[in-house]
Amino acid sequence: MMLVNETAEKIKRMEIRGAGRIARAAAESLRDHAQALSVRDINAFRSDIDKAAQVLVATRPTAVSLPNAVHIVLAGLEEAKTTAEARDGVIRRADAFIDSSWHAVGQIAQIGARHIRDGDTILTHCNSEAALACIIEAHRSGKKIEVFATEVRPRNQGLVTIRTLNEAGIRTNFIVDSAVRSFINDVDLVIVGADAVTVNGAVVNKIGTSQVAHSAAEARVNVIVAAETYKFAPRTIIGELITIEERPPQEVLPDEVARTLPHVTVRNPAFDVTPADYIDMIVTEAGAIPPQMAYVIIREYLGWGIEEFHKTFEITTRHEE
Ligand code: RI2
Repeated sequence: MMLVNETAEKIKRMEIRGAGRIARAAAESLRDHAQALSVRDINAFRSDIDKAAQVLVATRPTAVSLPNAVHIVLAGLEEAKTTAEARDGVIRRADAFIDSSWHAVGQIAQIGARHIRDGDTILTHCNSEAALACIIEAHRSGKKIEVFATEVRPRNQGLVTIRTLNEAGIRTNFIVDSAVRSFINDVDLVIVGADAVTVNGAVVNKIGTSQVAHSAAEARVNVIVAAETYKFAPRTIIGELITIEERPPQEVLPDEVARTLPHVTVRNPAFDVTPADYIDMIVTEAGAIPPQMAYVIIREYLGWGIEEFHKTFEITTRHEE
């Protein structure tokens, strides 16, 4: 059983991390919470579930997979007539989301692997389940590939990546983040994951991704982003920006060192934005698309069209009047 507060703490501390994993963990803990909740009144049930959802969404602001997963799990809660119906709905939708999330990663692996050629050297940054699934599937299908994996300061997610690649038996070079440009000419393809994709096809991913993409563009190396459809950010349709999480300075510099440097401020943004111009393709479970087609994914697969927002605005305006 996954408790909401415990799950939220683990997501904050990054014990549970990775945009896909945090989305599934949120869905799972909402499901378990709904199952255990013993209130009889439908309104009390709704407000308790809403509170739990808010606690989860507040943990990390950037990965849009988290609010998207919560939105999917809670869809229909308002229409439910009884507590039993509301509870069953949450459980059913959470299970369906978790299943479809795993299925999506599998589909992305199949589609992404087709874009990896025999003999390719691939560079990846951070630790993305979706990106690694493409690489591992290409290897499994018999293509001879080699990987460059970055260290990923300050949280060293690169260590998780090289363990996974090593386990799969893939030849891997482990490099510090600042060595990307030195090796980019040895690389045929960059594959990374995403925490969020905006309506104009910009990709928000681990800090350093935009530098990697910039080096790749300069060296004419293609960049593929592996992202499930629930990583696309509906609210960017109305111009909302993705909040970039800034994490504690202690992740970069221990307090005892920082204390000796009173004029120094540590800045620790966890993510950066790579513009669509630096991305050749986004591989989703619905197919491989150019980044400029992001709106289609938001509309067709997440069910948010521009009209939805207009409707919301109309309702708000009417209330205000
Ligand atoms: P998957 C991670 O964020 C990385 O930025 C990674 O590229 C992205 O989520 C997507 O990962 P963090 O939680 O969903 O390490 O593909 O900050 O696993």
